[in-house]
Amino acid sequence: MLLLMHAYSVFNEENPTDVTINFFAWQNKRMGTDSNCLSQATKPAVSDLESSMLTIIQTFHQYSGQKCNLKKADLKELINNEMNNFIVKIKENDTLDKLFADLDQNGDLEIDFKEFIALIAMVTSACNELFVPKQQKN
Ligand SMILES: [Ca+2]
Repeated sequence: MLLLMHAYSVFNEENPTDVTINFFAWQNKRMGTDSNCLSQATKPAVSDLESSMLTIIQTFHQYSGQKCNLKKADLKELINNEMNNFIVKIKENDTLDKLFADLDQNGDLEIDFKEFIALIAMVTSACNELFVPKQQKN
């Protein structure tokens, strides 16, 4: 429950806690945007899972830039550059169009972070199938 409260405050930026402050300081440091006060913050001891979560966020923003949304070309570049071991490179426009339409739940012709994380969840779930022994599958 405490973790969920921290996660909620990170995403809503309401009542930030020390954890969220450290999170933003660490993220800014990783993205090379630390300010004087943030550069004084110590790097929190994050787990491998937390580090992976932060990498997902950082990667999204690396490709979305200031607009914080992925256009179709951004999504193609991200998938082809960052996910090519898990997803076959997108070469056909029809493939990109279909994937983009599937992810763009609100139909605004951009992929926001919540729409992007659905792709990460789907691919991660598919990868998990490779790690689950056949007798444990339902
Ligand atoms: Ca959208």
